Amino acid sequence: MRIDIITAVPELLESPLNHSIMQRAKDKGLLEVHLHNPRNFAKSKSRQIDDYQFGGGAGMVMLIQPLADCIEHLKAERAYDEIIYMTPDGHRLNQQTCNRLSLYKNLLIICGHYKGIDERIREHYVTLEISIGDYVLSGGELAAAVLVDSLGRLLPGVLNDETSALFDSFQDNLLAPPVYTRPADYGGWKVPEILLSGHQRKIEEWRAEQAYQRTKERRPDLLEE
Ligand code: 6GU
Repeated sequence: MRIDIITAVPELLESPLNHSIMQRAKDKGLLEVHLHNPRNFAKSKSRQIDDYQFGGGAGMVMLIQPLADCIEHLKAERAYDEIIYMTPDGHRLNQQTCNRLSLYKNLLIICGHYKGIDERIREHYVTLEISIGDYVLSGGELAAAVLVDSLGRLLPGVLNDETSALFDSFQDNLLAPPVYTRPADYGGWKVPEILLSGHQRKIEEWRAEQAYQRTKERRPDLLEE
């Protein structure tokens, strides 16, 4: 998978994309992420990329021209499966959407800053608008890092244990069951007996029941979907 990201603040994305699983995905050649700064497409001498909004009001809006030129430049190189704009008024990201997007070859992600981007970019280029939750971030970059991380770990071969993404919370609309490791007794705090029994079928039954109970308690909304 190749992901191009348009961002005026590439520093915000560099660290999260260059460590841990993201680094492994890139090292294995399974994921390529390229950052593009709209400032490099600005025409004015001051290389301005934002301006006051028509109609008045506080907050700057990202100019259409540097963004449009950057998008056109990228679109001339390859066809995108989706052009995604990160915005708090987008479709709320969930595992189902992550699964779908993880199957694509080329994604373009646009990060807005300030008050947002000129609406005409959204009308004419963007095919999908994504929010990562009902709260406001100061720009789309951290949300884009969340999206890219969630996609990267779904690419076949990225995780050590290929099956482990299948057992993540949300994959079957259930939260994950509790997990334990050594020691079996930590000063009197004991691991559930069943996990030490070696009885694999009973262990899986116990995990399924725990996942269900946990979901019922914490996220009953998932059981209704
Ligand atoms: Cl995608 N962007 C911004 N700026 N704030 C958000 C968000 C995105 N998702 C939730 N809050």
